[in-house]
Amino acid sequence: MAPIVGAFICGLVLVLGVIVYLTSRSPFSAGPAIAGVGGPFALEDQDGKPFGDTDLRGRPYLVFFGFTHCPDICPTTLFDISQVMAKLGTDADRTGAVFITVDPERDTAAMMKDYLSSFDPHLRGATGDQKAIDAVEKAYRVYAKKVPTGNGDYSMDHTALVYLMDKQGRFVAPFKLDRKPEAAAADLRRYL
Ligand SMILES: [Cu+2]
Repeated sequence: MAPIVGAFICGLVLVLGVIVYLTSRSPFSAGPAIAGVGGPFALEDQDGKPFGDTDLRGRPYLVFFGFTHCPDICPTTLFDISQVMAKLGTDADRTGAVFITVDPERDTAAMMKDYLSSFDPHLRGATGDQKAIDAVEKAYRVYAKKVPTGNGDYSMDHTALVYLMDKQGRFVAPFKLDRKPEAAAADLRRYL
């Protein structure tokens, strides 16, 4: 239990740290700081098809970084996003949600596909080679680090922020999931 609680607290600290970082860079104008988050990416989806930011143009979308072996934060977040998608009803087809792996070594397209079958079908997985993942992590200012857990096994420490991107693919704000799914869905609907 203790390591899981530790990992959770660590994740929480990372979330708060990133929010502080994202909101503190430019105290008098949120514009430039926000404009610096996100950017083009060229990865592949859970079917192994090319998948990039341009595939999401024209619809607001959520971006979340994580890994399929994550014990708590990733499944919880993906479950929350799934609930938001469900509350959106048919409007969900006009939005997007992307789960980008920070662990491409283990998270192959097939692995992502299997993992995402437990969540809302609007969630698309994105993986790629380490270089492509490094680039997208840098664009989103995501922190991700391998943590050995013994026996040659490892976990990943990572930023657990959900990014709300608008129709033009510009970062709007961190998307809050600690509220009723109806409220989160209504918030996302405002960007349709
Ligand atoms: Cu995680």
